[in-house]
Amino acid sequence: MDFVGSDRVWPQGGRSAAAARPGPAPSGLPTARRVAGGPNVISAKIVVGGGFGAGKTTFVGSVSEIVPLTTEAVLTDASASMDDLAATPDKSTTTVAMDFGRLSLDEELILYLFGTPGQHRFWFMWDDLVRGAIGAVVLVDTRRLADCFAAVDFFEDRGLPYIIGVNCFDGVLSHRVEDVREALAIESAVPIIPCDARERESTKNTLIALVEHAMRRSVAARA
Ligand SMILES: Nc1nc2c(ncn2[C@@H]2O[C@H](COP(=O)(O)OP(=O)(O)OP(=O)(O)O)[C@@H](O)[C@H]2O)c(=O)[nH]1
Ligand SMILES: [Mg+2]
Repeated sequence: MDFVGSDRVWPQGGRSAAAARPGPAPSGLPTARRVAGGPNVISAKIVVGGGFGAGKTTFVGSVSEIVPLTTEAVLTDASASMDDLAATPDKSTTTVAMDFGRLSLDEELILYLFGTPGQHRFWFMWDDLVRGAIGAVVLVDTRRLADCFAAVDFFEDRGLPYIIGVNCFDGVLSHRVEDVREALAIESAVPIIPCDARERESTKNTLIALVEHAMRRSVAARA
């Protein structure tokens, strides 16, 4: 993904460093489970979080090898004062519970993908959705960077390994990865992956980066 952006500083500033305190490292990947289908087949749960309209449902849908389960509700005039559609004028629905999809990374590893709702009024569901997950992708739209701060805080507070997926809405990376890292106040070990949520290969590579990151965290925690 080529960088074509500017050195623009986000008007809303970055995430507060105080909020970036790392959570406790996970003790391993206890929630990756062996499943029927062969003695070496394991499954793992992945959560896809982020702000309203960052592309979570699109991300799960583009990579899922089954027809994804979605829980979309039509956006009506009643939500116009709360839901900012300026950056995504074609958006007509929003997730009210979760997205669900499945991806076989290879013959031995199946990922179950759970997309979260983005709107704050549905955030009470996040605690249930992350239970048993090995890690999370936080999808970021750099035009509305601050919308992802709460998701980053959420995963850090729970000590769940996460990576940042910068969803390149116009097919281009409009801010440098290091600028995104600084604005989000996240440690250098957390991968930031430019991606296109509409593209299967891009989404798959982002998920591979998360699995590798979660495994590194697991090994480090056990050392
Ligand atoms: N151009 C472009 N549009 C995208 C991309 N990803 C998502 N969209 C569009 O952006 C809008 C929002 O995408 P969703 O996948 O519904 O976003 P979401 O994060 O699931 O939204 P909520 O569940 O409401 O928080 C939709 O109209 C998508 O078609 C992208 O990578 N590029
Ligand atoms: Mg959604």
